[in-house]
Amino acid sequence: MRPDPTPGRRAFLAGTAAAILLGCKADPDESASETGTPRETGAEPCADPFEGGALLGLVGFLGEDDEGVGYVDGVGLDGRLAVDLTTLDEDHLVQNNDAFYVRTLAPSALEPAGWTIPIGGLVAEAGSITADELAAAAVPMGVTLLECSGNSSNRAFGLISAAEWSGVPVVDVLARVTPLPSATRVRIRGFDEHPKSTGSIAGAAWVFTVAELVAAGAFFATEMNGAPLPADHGGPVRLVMPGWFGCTCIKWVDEIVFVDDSEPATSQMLEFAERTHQVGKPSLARDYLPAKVQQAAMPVRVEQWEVAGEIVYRIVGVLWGGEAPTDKLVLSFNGGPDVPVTVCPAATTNRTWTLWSTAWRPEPGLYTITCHIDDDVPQVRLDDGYYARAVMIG
Ligand SMILES: Nc1nc2c(c(=O)[nH]1)N[C@H]1C(S)=C(S)[C@@H](COP(=O)(O)O)O[C@H]1N2
Ligand SMILES: [Mo]
Repeated sequence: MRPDPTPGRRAFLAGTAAAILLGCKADPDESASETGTPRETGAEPCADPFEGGALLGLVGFLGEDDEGVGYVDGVGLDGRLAVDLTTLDEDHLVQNNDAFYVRTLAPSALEPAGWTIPIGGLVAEAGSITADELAAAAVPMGVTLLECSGNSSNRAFGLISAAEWSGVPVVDVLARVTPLPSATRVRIRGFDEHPKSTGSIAGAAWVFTVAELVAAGAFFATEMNGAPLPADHGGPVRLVMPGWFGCTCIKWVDEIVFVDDSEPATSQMLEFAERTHQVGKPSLARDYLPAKVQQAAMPVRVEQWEVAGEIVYRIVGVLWGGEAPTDKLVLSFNGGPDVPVTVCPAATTNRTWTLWSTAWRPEPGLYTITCHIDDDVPQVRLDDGYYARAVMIG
């Protein structure tokens, strides 16, 4: 899935930004964070090969669309907002509530007043919990990243964001009822009545084992970045599955049902089977692999600098997904040899993304940049070149 190397509107805009920035000498005092002045890692500060240099501008990525990048495109089920990843830096790794990516805007028929979630199915006695009860019991859950499994070059890979959430562990909510011995799984559904859609299928529900919910640290979120969860992000109540793709993070949760091993896959599971790397389109929920985000990495920005009279490029990117922090990032240019990148400060968590950058001195030409983790970790998307990005130098 290499991007088609035709300049898109995004590349044109980046060119404009480059023209505006051209010749603006970075002030060594004022631009400390922008120029990546050594950051404390505890013992050793990170080396900064751009110290004293001047940022000339950005080189745009080729063959990508900027549809919905930084603005809401479409309505309801077709409402999308993709994050402008070129703005990521050490101080901007958490998105504000109105800048966090959107995959589906709140349905117009949503009625949050008196929101009550029934808990039933294969249980001794049905129960329920209200959004107010959840909000009152919410505790901080830390910064957690979500990525849409359909995140792609169509929206400049911007269907990915991190926020600081508060909520209630799903297991605490499930404990309100006594499941029958036959209950092996839980189906969590969200309100999803939209008037019309041009492409997406309405109806949002995913089936999990209790063990998956426990292992992921699943929670029902009621707050995002210290504010009540906005309707467009699933308010009053959404599921967050840390480490799993966004399509499992059901918004406007309106039903929790204990089910058994014969439970069919939901329409949402079928719709997202390919994007979550399932084997075919299993018709039973039990045949789905956990829809986890495997280790991934991509460049988010290529900067052009002048350092001591020399033109040098700086590739800035992110690492995310996976199960354990890695320091084995390598880049490849046009499929050439691996070029190791020192991630500094080192990645300390897989719950959210980690920024990295590296100096690059290319000859003029067209380059496709791919990332890989030089370690034995699953990385199906990196193996497929899914997050490859192309730039024209010179
Ligand atoms: N009820 C409901 N929940 C949903 C969806 C939806 O369409 N309806 N979309 C899912 C998908 S595909 C993603 S990627 C995430 C996006 O969450 P966000 O819009 O808050 O970023 O919500 C998930 N939860
Ligand atoms: Mo998604």
